[in-house]
Amino acid sequence: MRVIGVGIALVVLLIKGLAQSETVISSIDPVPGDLFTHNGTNYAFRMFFQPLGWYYGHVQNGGFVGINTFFPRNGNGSVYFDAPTTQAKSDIEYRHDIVNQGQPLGRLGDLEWLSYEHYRSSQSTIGSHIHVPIRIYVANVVNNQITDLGYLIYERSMNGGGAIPQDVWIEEEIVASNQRVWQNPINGGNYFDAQPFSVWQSEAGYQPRDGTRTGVHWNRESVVVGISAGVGTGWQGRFVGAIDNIKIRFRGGPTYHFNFEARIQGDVTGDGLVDDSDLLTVLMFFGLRCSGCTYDIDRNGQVDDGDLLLVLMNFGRSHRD
Ligand SMILES: [Ca+2]
Ligand SMILES: [Ca+2]
Ligand SMILES: [Ca+2]
Repeated sequence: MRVIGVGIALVVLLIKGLAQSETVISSIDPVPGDLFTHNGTNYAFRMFFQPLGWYYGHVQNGGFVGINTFFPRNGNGSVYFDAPTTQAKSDIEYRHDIVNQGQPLGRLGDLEWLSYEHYRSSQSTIGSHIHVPIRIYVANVVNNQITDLGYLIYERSMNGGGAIPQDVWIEEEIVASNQRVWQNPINGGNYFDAQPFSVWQSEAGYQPRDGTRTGVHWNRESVVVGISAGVGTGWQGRFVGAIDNIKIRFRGGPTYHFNFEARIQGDVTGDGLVDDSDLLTVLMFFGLRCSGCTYDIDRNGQVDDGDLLLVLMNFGRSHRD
């Protein structure tokens, strides 16, 4: 009987997974969520326990990043950024290829939609044209290996500019509306000669130049392997703001819609709900010793009665409550 029950629960989970139109990316810690920072000049990273592939990254010189409730959007949360000084930096990123055996999200030439919502707080003292940029990780595939990795970066300042309205959410789409984006190859410096998105996606593609330096050549056969949003460095003053609802779609493929939410207590699966799947997960891992895993809700180092109790106490709760 117990085996049948688990079987039904798994079928229910599969159906729910297929029907879901958005993917909730939950903070690592429960409400009010995360506020990751690092004071050193080196980059600090913090990986998500789940979903795999997401992390806070390149955090340096007192930059902050975290999924939390400070600027709620589409539920209880969003990704908060604070770059208090010119030297501060912080990102949130997703690397699809790292957790899917080198597989890209899709081909650059097939990308047909990339949008996100951004928010600039009036706590910011930085130039009025600055907002949180969105970036995608692009690469070439040579002999089945990912190579020539770098970012394509969208900023309003390369697309007419103007002051960013403050304390309001703004949705922007980059690919279908053919916005200009610029290239930053990993460890290769910046190339600010931004080109319309369709140029990067064309058969000829584009290789940026800056004097005698040349960037990476990308074209329609290049691949998209990840997503990034972040703040700093080199911005004069403080920036405070947030992003939420990143949507990306490739021709003929599904739309990935990432909604960033503060994890509710008892939600071990991180989907924004406390339900059967959380109960099942705690039971499946009952007795497991782990450090910092989301199944150990009370963080006492073991999946045990305390965690089961927290699921039961919060059963039925949602990030939209
Ligand atoms: Ca949200
Ligand atoms: Ca859950
Ligand atoms: Ca525990």
